[in-house]
This record gives sequence, C-alpha cells and structure tokens, in this order.
Amino acid sequence: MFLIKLNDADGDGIPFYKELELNKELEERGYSERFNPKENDMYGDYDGDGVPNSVELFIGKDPAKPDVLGIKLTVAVGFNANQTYLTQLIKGFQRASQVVYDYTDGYAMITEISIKNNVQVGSEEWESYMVRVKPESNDTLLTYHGFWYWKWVKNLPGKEGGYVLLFREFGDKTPDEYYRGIAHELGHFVFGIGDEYITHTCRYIIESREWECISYDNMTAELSKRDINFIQLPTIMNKAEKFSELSIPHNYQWFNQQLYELQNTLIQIYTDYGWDVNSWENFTTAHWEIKFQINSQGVTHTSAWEMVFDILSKDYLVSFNGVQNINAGLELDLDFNNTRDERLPFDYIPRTGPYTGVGYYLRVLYQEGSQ
Ligand SMILES: [Ca+2]
Ligand SMILES: [Ca+2]
Ligand SMILES: [Ca+2]
Ligand SMILES: [Ca+2]
Ligand SMILES: [Zn+2]
Repeated sequence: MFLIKLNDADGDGIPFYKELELNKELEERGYSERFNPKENDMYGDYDGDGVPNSVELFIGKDPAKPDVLGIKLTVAVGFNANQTYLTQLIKGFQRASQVVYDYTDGYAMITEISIKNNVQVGSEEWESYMVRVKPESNDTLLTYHGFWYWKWVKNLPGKEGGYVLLFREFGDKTPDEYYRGIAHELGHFVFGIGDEYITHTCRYIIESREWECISYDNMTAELSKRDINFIQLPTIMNKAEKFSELSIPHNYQWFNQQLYELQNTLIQIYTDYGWDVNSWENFTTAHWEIKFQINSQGVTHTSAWEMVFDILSKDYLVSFNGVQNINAGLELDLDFNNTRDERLPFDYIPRTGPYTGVGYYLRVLYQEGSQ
C-alpha cells in the first residue's frame, strides 16, 4: 500500500515514473500538455487522438502518440424509450465499438455517445443528431452520405443531411443484437467505405420507385442453378453478421479474377433479365467504384483497408463525398516493426480481433427529452 502511494501520489492509477516518461514523449512530439504527478490525468487526451489517457493505458495504446481514433457520436431516440431499451441501445454501441476496433485492427473505437431520449422525429432537434433511432422496425439500417461524420466533426454547414438511421428493431433484433449492423453503417459514415454485398450496377424501378442493384446473393443463386460455385468477399461490408474484417488488395485480386472468368455467363444471365451489362466490370462491388482524392489526386479501385489506412494515417488528406482534406492524424504500425507505415503494408492480412473489451470504456452522456 505504502509503495503504491509513493509511485502514484495523485491516485490516477498512472505511476509517477510513467507520467515523466510520457511527458518526455509528449515534448518530443511537440505537444503542449503534460501529465502532472500531483493531479489526476485519467480523463485528459494530451495527444488529441480522441481517446482518454487512462483508456489508452488500459488497452495498451500510447497516451503520448496519436495511435487510435476515438469516435464520438450523438444519438437521438425518436420515441420515449424505457430503461430496458436504453440499456440495449448502449450495449449496442459498446459492442459496435469492439467490432470497429476489430475491423480497424485496433486503430479506431467509439469513445463517447451522447444520447437524447424522446426526440420528435423530423424536428429540428432530431436533425441535430448524427445517429437517429426511429420508433418503427425495419429490415435495413441506412447511412445518408458516407464520410459525413467528418462534416459534424468539423462543424461544416449542411452536416445535418448526413446521418445514420437506426430503427427500434432491425428485423426482430434490438440494438444489443444488431450491433454488427451499426458497425457496418459506421464503415460508411466514418470511413466512407462502400458496400460489398452489391455491385455498382443499379436501375430505377418505376413501379416501386426504388433502386435495384445486382447483389452477390442473387448472383450466387443464379450461378448455383448452373452448378457454378461463387465465392463472396469475406468482409463486414458484405455480410456484417458473418464476417468481421475489411477487404484488402488480395481479396480484390481473386474476387475480380473470378468475375472476369465468369464474365460471359454473367453477361448472359443478366442480359436475359433486361440489365444493360457487357463486361465483368459491371459486376464489381459498389465499394470498388468509389472515387475519392488523396492529396488532391483522384483515386479509385481500392480495397476498404487501403481507404481506411489513408483516412487514419497522418500522411494523407482524403477528400470524398463533398468533405475535403480529412485525416485522423494517426501513426499506424500495422507490421509491428516500430516504424510508422507510409502505406498499407504489402500483402497485409487483417488480424483476428483484437478483442480487448474496448466497449467497456464507452462514455455515455444521457439526456431526457420530451415530445
Ligand atoms: Ca497525474
Ligand atoms: Ca489520447
Ligand atoms: Ca494515443
Ligand atoms: Ca481485426
Ligand atoms: Zn451498407
């Protein structure tokens, strides 16, 4: 007991010598804030990556180096949710945080949600939240304007138009059960990644007033009728319930090769259904066709991980979907060689996990509303 007191006089759980060590690091990196051996530094965020000092130490990150993105979300609940539902909603975000931490291989997590209960759907207040939970059930979750998370972060005009739409229930699942779906939507909202369960070949159906895109489930079924086995991408942007990781360059090598080899069969199948298709490229993923800029240079045809790497890494400024020059300012070391990676390491294979229970550290701010 006596020893512990000596080493951590301020009681913030960070040993005295560690605070001095971190201060040296902060100084070297040019940050102005310092740990104070006489004061509680738990809640500070001296490297500005969005994750509090104590959380970084608990999960094995560095509080003096921007090495994990802390995502902060505001959430409006469009009905008078009871305690049980609010608990399920919070659990949903805790678990979603862990899925995001997994698919970014430890480089992003949700650090804070500000929930307001009982907000009138469609009101001006409703539209001032990044995530909106509608009172009804639905069989799909939606993101309006991928990447617009950064409009909110930068407080840009028109940010209200970009948001994540959740529902009281997704199918018959409550948020604590559909958290993988939330993590998929944050893939769109925060990182600008596109879907990998559908192609970019879509058409407008006048009768139903809906867009229809060729999906890989449909393609799988059509090909299986012809005894052809089709392999889908093993990614969370394809099937959130089944897969946990993001696509890498290698995935697209074999996936697009497969489309190329099946080109004639696919063109025949979908031409018969009235689609205007003439090349394997019509069957590539919605994500693959995303166009964005890095340091003002146009980029297209990349895997999800390459895009996420550029957004997170301080070497690049990413512009996409009307949001200019975004970068989370992090230093990534995905190959663990103690040197910051300048690009996604060649032949990078996403890690399983990490599972550090980061959801436990989610900070929840709660406000009761009245309609
Ligand atoms: Ca201290
Ligand atoms: Ca921090
Ligand atoms: Ca850090
Ligand atoms: Ca992972
Ligand atoms: Zn999606």
